[in-house]
Amino acid sequence: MKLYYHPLSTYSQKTMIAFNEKGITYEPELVDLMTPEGRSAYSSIYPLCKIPLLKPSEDWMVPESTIIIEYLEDKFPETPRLIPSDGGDPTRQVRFMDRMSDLYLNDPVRELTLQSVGFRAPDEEAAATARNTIKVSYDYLDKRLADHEWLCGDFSMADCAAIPPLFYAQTVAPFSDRPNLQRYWERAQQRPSYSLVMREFVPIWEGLLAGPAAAE
Ligand SMILES: N[C@@H](CCC(=O)N[C@@H](CS)C(=O)NCC(=O)O)C(=O)O
Repeated sequence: MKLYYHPLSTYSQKTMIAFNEKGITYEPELVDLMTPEGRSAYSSIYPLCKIPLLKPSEDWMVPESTIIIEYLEDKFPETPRLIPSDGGDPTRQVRFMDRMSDLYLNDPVRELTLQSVGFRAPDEEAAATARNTIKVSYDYLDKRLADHEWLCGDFSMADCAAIPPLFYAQTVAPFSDRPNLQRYWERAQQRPSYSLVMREFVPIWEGLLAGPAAAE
């Protein structure tokens, strides 16, 4: 099984946490979306040019981080579950927290991060919208995490989705004044499935921030 990904991509990290939680191995395929050549090569595999993408076999693709995790749940039923199997309220809760983390935490944090490192042109209106959305998400998460170790009981797909953007959020939308969210982030970094992911991407991120001069 090939996973097309990039270590800095939060949506890739979401699926990598899931693979690690389940102890499922995959063949990593690094995708370079930063250069025209890399983008063009990848567009011939997946024209929407989004990562992650799972290819269980040459003629079969599973796009979208949530669907990749659902695929793993379905095909590897003996591994630890990340989505409750009952199909009732607990399942819907995980799905909601997954959607919320993607749309109202990850995406606005990405907007601010891309602007802050100059990969996206400054856009004060988009930044203000992103900050407002993040504030609403922080209010909700901090309240929820007052009596939850993980977002929905046991560690779940919701945590796979919520944890990666928090790394970048530390800089662009600090949350140290949200004690429950801060403690959740500290727990997340101790979770082996995420610390393994961090081990790969943090040095790359730090190198990118230091710029080419740091390599001289
Ligand atoms: N809804 C998608 C979002 C995937 C996504 O936006 N990935 C980013 C990287 S984190 C990407 O491919 N960006 C490249 C681009 O938009 O051109 C998912 O859950 O997999």
